[in-house]
Amino acid sequence: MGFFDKLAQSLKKTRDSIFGSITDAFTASEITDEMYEDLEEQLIMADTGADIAAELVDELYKTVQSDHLKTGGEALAALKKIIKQRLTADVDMNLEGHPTVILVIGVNGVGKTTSIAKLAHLYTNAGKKVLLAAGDTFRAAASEQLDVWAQRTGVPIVARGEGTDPASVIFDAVQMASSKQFDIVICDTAGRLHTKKNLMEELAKIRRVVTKACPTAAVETLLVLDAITGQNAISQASQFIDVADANGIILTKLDGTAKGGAVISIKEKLGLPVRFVGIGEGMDDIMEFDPDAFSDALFMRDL
Ligand SMILES: Nc1nc2c(ncn2[C@@H]2O[C@H](COP(=O)(O)OP(=O)(O)OP(=O)(O)O)[C@@H](O)[C@H]2O)c(=O)[nH]1
Ligand SMILES: [Mg+2]
Repeated sequence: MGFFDKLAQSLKKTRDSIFGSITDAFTASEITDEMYEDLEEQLIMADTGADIAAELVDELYKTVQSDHLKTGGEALAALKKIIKQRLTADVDMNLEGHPTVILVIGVNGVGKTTSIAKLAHLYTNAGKKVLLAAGDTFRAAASEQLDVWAQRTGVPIVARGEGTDPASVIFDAVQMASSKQFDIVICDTAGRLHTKKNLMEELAKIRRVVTKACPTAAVETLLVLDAITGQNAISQASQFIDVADANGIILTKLDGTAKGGAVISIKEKLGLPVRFVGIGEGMDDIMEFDPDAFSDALFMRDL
């Protein structure tokens, strides 16, 4: 299956329940006031958040007026364009660090470890020299889980015993990456609630230690959010962003939800771009986020 088909497949639930009917409504008729009202309601149901839904509809209304759009088809194309603009990141990820360190953080069970394995696979296939760091030392099983993935992807891993200070594991990994010319170090961390102060401070420490271990390292801190929890995930994210200086989002489990509309509000609400989407449990089931493909897939017509 090609890139677009896989993405489109993963958004099927979102499309079936919501965006498909928006597409149908717009392609069926002329532009009416009722259409705007329906659109706002549907967007809220797709979990874009009420404020963003209202903004989108308002922006669409203005575009329809100023560009003298007549048909539903034209309005739909304008809506897609508005959504694409909102989703486009201002800057790309920095993968040119020596090395680039990707810290992966988030609450329990959102898909951090799985996403790390997928990223290791993705970057290895892209010709990068990748190292994994088992920074979840909270549970013995966590290192083992990452180790299984490391073996499957053929990527080396730095792991220490349960209870080791996670910052020291990550320090060692970054130093090793720097001395052995690895391109990318991807660091796992234990799941934690944003309300647990000491665990959140641990993240801040991990972040500091990376720069100490290697001042030339570029750091990309990716916060993992579970699409199934939609707007709730967004509301708990801000503490992570403040404490750990997160600068991008991995949105997982897009395949398991009808709330794919949440993606539309992430950049606006959190000020961070979505960098990757998780679309299944397998090693290949991650995609670099592509705003064009995403909005095309949201509004495509299923046969
Ligand atoms: N359908 C689907 N399942 C996913 C995706 N990403 C992760 N999962 C599943 O989510 C579950 C939790 O994944 P983990 O990677 O262990 O999550 P974690 O954040 O590391 O969990 P903790 O370390 O316990 O905090 C697993 O069963 C994964 O297979 C995805 O994109 N789609
Ligand atoms: Mg984990």
